[in-house]
Amino acid sequence: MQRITISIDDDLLAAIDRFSDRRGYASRSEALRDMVREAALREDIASEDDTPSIATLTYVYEHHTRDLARRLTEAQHAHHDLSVACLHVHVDHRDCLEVAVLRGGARTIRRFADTVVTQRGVRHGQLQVIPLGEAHDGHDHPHAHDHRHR
Ligand code: NI
Repeated sequence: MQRITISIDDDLLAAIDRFSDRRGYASRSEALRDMVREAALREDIASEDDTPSIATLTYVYEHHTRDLARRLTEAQHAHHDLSVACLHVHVDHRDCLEVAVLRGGARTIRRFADTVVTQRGVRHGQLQVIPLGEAHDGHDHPHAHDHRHR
């Protein structure tokens, strides 16, 4: 076992402690190890294949953070093949919320999402990948389905 040092803000640490108390972990380290283990497992499952998928990537960012808005826009332009639509909401003086709809291979989408949510100043990054399955692959989608909601 190795010992590491991480920097974490007070709010997040308080959240970890609440989580730890609620589940009854013996220590903060034990709680964190389980959280990380869970995330790592989810990551492995999600990155296994490049199944055609559609996805939403939601995140909040501080638009005053140096160059961040420009870098995020540039990242989306660099992956315009993945980008279907992007909704931008000015939440308050500091924060913007964006919801990007992405379409492409699951692994490709995940890699792109990682480059966005790991930027300094980006918070609450959440990716929801919906696999479409082989039948929906390609560009010859006939659009013959009706739009009844059942
Ligand atoms: Ni904004």
